[in-house]
Amino acid sequence: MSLIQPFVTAVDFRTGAFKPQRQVYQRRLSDMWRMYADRDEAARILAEESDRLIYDVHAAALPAEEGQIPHGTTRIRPGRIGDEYHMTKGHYHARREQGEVYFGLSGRGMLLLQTESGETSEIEMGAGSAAYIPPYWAHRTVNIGAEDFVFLSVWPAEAGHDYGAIERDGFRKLALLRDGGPAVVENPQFA
Ligand code: M6P
Ligand code: ZN
Repeated sequence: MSLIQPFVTAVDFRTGAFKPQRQVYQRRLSDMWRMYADRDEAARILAEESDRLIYDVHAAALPAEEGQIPHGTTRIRPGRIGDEYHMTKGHYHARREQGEVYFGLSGRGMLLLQTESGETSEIEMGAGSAAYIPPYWAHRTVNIGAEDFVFLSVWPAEAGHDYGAIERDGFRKLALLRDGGPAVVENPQFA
């Protein structure tokens, strides 16, 4: 186990930026266009418009050792691919028995969750929401508002990220614009 010195990070609630800056990465449409329900529309945007920035992550990356507690912010830009709101890729934890906490910093979001045995759950989030992701639940966040949706996440280092099942099968539920507002509906393409 590494002995790490205690540290503090200043977090900008509007942008998720960390000061001092730590690990940063971006996810663009080209990184995940196949995950959107309307793949033709995603491909059209890529070809005719731009490789949109969907979200970025600022994280205090820590050694992947049991006991370490990585934490980071995710800022999802507002927008849709067809009717489907911008979202994260979503993942199970490689070690399924590990949970996570999300804390809303700004904007409006939806947390979509599902288990491998077929349960689903949706949680609306805003500034000040502390959402608990229990062990065994895959999680994807969606920006259902007109501004950036920014949240802080805290997870056990040993949890790991498993994207395989989501990349292959998708999520059981989609967050779509319906009648002028967000609605969570069954995904007809769920494998
Ligand atoms: C949150 C945490 C991170 C995750 C990030 C982006 O900040 O859950 O562990 O990496 O969201 O989500 P994803 O990895 O599904 O793209
Ligand atoms: Zn996670």
